[in-house]
Amino acid sequence: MPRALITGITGQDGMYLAEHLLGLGYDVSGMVRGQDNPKRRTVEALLPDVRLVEGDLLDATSLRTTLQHAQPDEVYNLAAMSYVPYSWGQSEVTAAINGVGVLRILDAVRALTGASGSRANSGAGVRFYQASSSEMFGLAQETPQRETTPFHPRSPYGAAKAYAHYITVNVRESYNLFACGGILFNHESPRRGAEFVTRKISLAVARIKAGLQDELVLGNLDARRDWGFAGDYVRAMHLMLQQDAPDDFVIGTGETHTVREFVDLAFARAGLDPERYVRVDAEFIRPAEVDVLLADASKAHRVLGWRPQVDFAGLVDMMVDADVAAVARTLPAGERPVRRTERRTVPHAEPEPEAPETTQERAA
Ligand code: NAP
Ligand code: F7E
Repeated sequence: MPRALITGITGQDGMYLAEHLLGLGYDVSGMVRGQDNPKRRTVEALLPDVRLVEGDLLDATSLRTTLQHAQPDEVYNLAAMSYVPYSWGQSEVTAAINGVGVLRILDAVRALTGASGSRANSGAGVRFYQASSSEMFGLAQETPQRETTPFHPRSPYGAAKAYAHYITVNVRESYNLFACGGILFNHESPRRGAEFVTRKISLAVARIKAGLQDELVLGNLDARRDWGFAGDYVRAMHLMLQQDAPDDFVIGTGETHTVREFVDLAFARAGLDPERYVRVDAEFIRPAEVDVLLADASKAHRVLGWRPQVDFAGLVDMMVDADVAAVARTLPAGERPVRRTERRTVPHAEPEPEAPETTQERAA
């Protein structure tokens, strides 16, 4: 039974990847940080077969211990501070986790495998996946973006991810470690954090429909993103580590849409008119924006045989339907609170973890 270690197990991708790997017969360990991390219970409920181990990308000793316990054949490094706006306010911690943290875990992998710097004494035996990001393209030098497109990050988040990507490539080239950078474009799901724009919209639509919210305040509605479904993207992560040689791959749908298009489809799904509810406020405009992202994933199609199965409209419908159902579950039977005092008592929470479903079931 192959063994995998996933860092960032409490995140959106960590949970989808764990489900995928368990389905393939893997023994899966997941790294959790922090004392009494509340998301630990979510993972325990959803994925009882995952062995949880404690560690933090900020702490080299914990990473070595985690790897010793997990003894993985494959390491998927998904842990990161992943919310881009936060990275301007806390740029040092972003660099420490998303940048140097990746160096730390690569060092720990090398320590585990005995890779010491000599090619003869290589790190063969552990395969490493780094969660690189389309944010590295930032002010895109060409459209669509592919593996060879130069990076021009527009945020401390993007800059830290670019360092992490380059150090992953460098360790591969220096020590012969099987290390891959998956350059993934935005991917979403009903498990997406509520601070990201797609989930902010789908949750607001559900709450407006239930009479719990009366407006949605957003930033730049003209930003364009290549949005896919997270369940599709974790398949690509696994495929990258099954190849004969390590390499980097762009993963995206090859379609780009504005935030406004996402808003329009989401409100339409619930039979609501966005004009009545959506307001733009400078609070959500970023110091530097990534205006347009569009993936050229032809290398992944050709080499990995990977294709996404959920399209843009399917993704919007999936997220709105899940939030409408989840918000409905929070309401007392037969009752729809409408008074402001009652609004505050209803949790603005993520839906309960959903039962694992296959991509095909979701797409249907
Ligand atoms: P997410 O939901 O925000 O999950 C991030 C995970 O990282 C959480 O489990 C979090 O744990 C963990 N984490 C944060 N700081 C840590 C630290 N110091 N040590 C250990 N764990 C830490 O992110 P996601 O959407 O699943 O994304 C997964 C990865 O792909 C991230 O690296 C992200 O930057 C990258 N990425 C995401 C996308 C996308 O569109 N989703 C696209 C490209 C790349 P806590 O529960 O403790 O907070
Ligand atoms: O913003 C615009 C915002 O925060 C998307 C992360 O997973 O993908 C994600 O980063 C767009 C931006 O994601 C609001 O200005 C408008 O143009 O959902 P987001 P992101 O910044 O693209 C990349 C690939 C990652 O690697 C990251 O980890 O939407 N936007 N109004 C807004 N964004 C937010 N969050 N909130 C708004 O109100």
